[in-house]
Formats: sequence, structure tokens, C-alpha cells
Amino acid sequence: MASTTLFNFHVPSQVLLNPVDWKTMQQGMNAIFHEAGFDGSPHTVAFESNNGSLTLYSGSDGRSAVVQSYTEGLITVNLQEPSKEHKTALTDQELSTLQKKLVTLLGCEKSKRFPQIRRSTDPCDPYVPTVDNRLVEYDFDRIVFEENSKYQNIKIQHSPQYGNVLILDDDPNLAESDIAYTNAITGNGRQDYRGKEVLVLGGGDGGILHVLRQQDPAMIIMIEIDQVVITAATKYLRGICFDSMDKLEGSNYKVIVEDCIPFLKQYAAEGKQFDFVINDLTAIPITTEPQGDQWDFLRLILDLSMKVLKPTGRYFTQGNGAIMRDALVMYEQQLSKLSVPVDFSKETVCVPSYMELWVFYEIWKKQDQNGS
Ligand code: SPM
Repeated sequence: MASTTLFNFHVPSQVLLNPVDWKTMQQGMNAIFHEAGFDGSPHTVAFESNNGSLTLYSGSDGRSAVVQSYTEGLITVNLQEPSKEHKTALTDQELSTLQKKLVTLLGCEKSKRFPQIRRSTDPCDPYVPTVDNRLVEYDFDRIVFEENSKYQNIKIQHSPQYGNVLILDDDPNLAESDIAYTNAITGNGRQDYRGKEVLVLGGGDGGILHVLRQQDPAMIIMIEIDQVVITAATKYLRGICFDSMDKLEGSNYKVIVEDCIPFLKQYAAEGKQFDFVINDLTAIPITTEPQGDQWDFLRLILDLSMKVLKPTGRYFTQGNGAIMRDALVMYEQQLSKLSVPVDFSKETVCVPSYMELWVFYEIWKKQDQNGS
């Protein structure tokens, strides 16, 4: 286990450009790092064309620091050391002292110490990128469940803040804290499900099924492909599904563990239609390349769903991170290419465990002049 601490120091660029000044600074840094336990001989590489330099400091206990200067006035320090649990790791106080000494020596205008990154072979990985690839650190403290099903890697990790979190192929899907997701994908109270026929595509965590079953619909059919997700959710995500999937069939609901596409085709062929279709299958593609398989799959689901949606029906789905504007625009363009004309509205929702805003769509068939 190791930890990485990054520091930035903004220095007047003349310090870096004047070889005499820079030599003095390097001697000062050698002393500071030596005092901090980096007792090996420093190794310096000067870059060509007066384009900065790099110095490696090392300690016999496994710590190292790389100091790199950039002539525009930036000095970065990448400090790698055994973890905090390791006796010889620098304490928070020692890291602050190191920073202060460097600030004074370098005559810094500004400095920054970044939060520490923990690096280990521990499979309970706290780092997950946002949808646009920015780093998020979760407070996961244990893996509750992990299995590779035929379809995906399924993990449930515990977070003191969010409860148990379902993670599919390394993408956090839903936490026990995330009723906001389920409310949004069922219309946030705008719809009356009483006596209605509902088709749920995916939804293996059982959140949608649980919420809908409270509302006395005539029938909910949920088609989820992955039995392993259902079984794990029933055991470890009870704050999402409660008892809704303890039995896969009841008087007004049925969970079918299959691929939904053949069912959609069969319903379309039979002329069976629903008041609501809720697509909880997957995020819309991140790519804006419209030829990709994912977009074809998405249009296939949308077209089939429109076929099984009553003329007055509503289709709900999650979209993507609110920051993925191009992908959302691309999704909206797909809506204009469906075999039936549709209108849509969208809302942006804060889903606690996502740590980024998420967009949800409500889609309906356009009514013609005669209201049909
Ligand atoms: N029933 C919940 C299904 C969730 N659908 C997939 C959404 C994936 C979103 N990942 C969000 C990651 C946020 N950082």
C-alpha cells in the first residue's frame, strides 16, 4: 500500500530561468528533503533548451519525491511513500511543514497540496471517474458482494454515506441513498400509476419495482436479463428493493429473467400495449459517433418501446451525466429518427451517490390533429 501526495508551487519564472538562482534553490531543496527523511543522494536531470529539470529524492524506507520545474513558473512535487499505516510515512503535520519550507525557499506566490491518492492492491477501489473522466473518491469501506455473471462484473460495496452501492462493470449504478434516481425515472410524482399497465426494462436492483408496487398498478412486467443482480439485490440492497423481489411474481407484478428484446418484439407483434414503459437498461452512449453499435441498440429499444406504448402512454429513461451535453444532444437527435414522431421533456436530478448531476427523459408519442 502506498500513498501519493502532489504539490504545486507557483514561483516567479526568473528564479527558474537564472541558472545561479536555480542552483541555490536546488541546494536548499536538497537540504529540506534530506531533513524530511529523503536521505539518498538526489539525482537531477536537466532538460534541454533550458526547459526545466527533474530531481529524484529517495529515502531508505521506500519514500520518494520527484521535483519537476517548468520554466513558465511551476514546480511540481510528486511524493510517493508507504501508507499512513506504515510507521515511517510522513504525518499530515510533516507534510504541511515540508510545504511551508518549500514555499519560503522558493518565494512562492501560491502553492497547493492535493488530497492524497491511496494506491494498493485492495480490490475495494475507492476511485471512480465521473462520466467525463474526472476523479471521484468514494468512502467505500468494504466489498459486500462480487461476482462475474454471464453479462457483467457485479459488485456491491459499502459506503458509510450512501449505504450499499451497486457497481456494474465498475460503474456505480445505484446506492441505497438514491431514491432520487428511482423517483426521477418514474416521473417524480407527475404520473398516476393506479390501475395502469407498466413495462420495466432492466431494473434488476428492484428500486423501480418497489416504488411502483406502492402505487397499485394493474400490472407491472419487469424484464431483467441478469439473475445474479436480482439475487444480490434481494440480499444486499434491501434499502433499494425492500421485499419487492422476494417473490418474482404476485397478483399485479411479474419479474421475467430474460433478454427484453424478444419480449418487446413479441408484444409488438401481438399488439400488446402499456401505459408506461420505463427503460432502466443503460446510460445513453458516451460517444457522439452516431454509427456505433450502442446508438443502434438504443434506437432499437426506443422504436420497439414506442410500438408497445399506448398512444397516450409515457416512456421514461435515464439519459446521462448533465455535463455530457454533446451526448445528450445526440440522444435527442435519435428521438427525431424514430418510426413514430415523439416529443420529450427532461429534468436534471442530483442522485446522491453519483456525485454528478444526471439527466432523465420523459418521452411520448406526438398526437396528430385528431388526437389519435
Ligand atoms: N436502477 C439503476 C440503474 C442505473 N442505470 C445506470 C446508470 C449508470 C450511471 N452511472 C453513474 C455514475 C455516476 N458517477
